[in-house]
Amino acid sequence: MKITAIEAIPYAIPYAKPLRFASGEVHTAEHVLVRVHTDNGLTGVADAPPRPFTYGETQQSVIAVIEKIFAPNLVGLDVLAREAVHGHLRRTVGNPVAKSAIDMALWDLAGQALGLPVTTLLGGHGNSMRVSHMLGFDEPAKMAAEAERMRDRYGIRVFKVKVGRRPVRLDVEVCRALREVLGDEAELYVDGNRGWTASESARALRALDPLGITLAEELCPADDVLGRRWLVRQSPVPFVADESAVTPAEVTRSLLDGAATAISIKTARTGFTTSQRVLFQCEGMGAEVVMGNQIDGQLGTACTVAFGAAYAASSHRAGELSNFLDMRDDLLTEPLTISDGRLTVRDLPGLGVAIDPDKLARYRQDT
Ligand code: MUC
Ligand code: MG
Repeated sequence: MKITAIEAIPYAIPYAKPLRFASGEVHTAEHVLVRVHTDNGLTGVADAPPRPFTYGETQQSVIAVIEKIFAPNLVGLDVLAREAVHGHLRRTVGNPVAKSAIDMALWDLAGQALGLPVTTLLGGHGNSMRVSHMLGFDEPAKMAAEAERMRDRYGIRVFKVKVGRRPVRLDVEVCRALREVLGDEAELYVDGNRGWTASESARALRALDPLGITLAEELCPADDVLGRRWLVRQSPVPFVADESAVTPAEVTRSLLDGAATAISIKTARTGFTTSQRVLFQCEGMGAEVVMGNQIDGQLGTACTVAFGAAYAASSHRAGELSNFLDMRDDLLTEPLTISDGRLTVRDLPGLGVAIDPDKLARYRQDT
């Protein structure tokens, strides 16, 4: 089964409720749908959600690198020749979401050809994950009301709270309001997207500790090397590296340098193949992982749960799988559903998803 063409289709779907956080905000899902075609008629799909404010990729850069650099090198290769494919992708530094979408579309093809779900091919541990919902910046009462709505409607009991604003006490008040409304049974953790200094972060951790938070993510920049190490040493909970540790090498450096004690894995930026490497490396080094959300739509979320559910180590904690609920629409024929706080992988070959041609026609931006 050989690769015959790779399509990169820009599309835009507005959010009903924008997500705001310390390093940016997202009002519209301006993503790229990647389709890999083969000589036996099968097509693999995956989503590339560029995050310009974090990794510097844009819709246009994703399309350009796929059309001008990756596709010319990959067309003609066997779909299962993953080492050869990654040999080509690795030559280019950066461009994580463009590379990842190609990788995941190839796994979708492998699953379709073999008649097996990608989850089964990857690790086969389970078929569902508990869901964690990300709460973007707002006033404390509004964030608490959103959490209550997510709990009552979808059974979600794990929340990642975006923090990193000034004054520090504003985000502490949010967590206090959430704890009051949700009670002790809810799990709360925080993500600063590098918004605070190390000393502000230390102050926040002391104030948040009595509220029983379970993880702290990227509270200050990892490039503040000594400050970050000082902060991680005193953190009462695992300290998660997200955007500061994407590649396997960055993950190794981050854990060995004491810049983090846990790692966020996002399939949007490490696909399935590199996410496997990161996961196994974390297991070997004794670091916990969290399945993160790059503000994914339903296709990206289907990929996250396919990977997260496949291994014991990645499905231990809840995965960040619900922010597609804030989008006004999506591209899939069958929407993902969260119930009882869980998302289940479809028991179908590959990723088990299909793109609705009418929706794609409505939202694509290249026609
Ligand atoms: C997160 O975990 O940081 C915000 C920016 C991004 O790329 O992902 C989100 C969530
Ligand atoms: Mg994060």
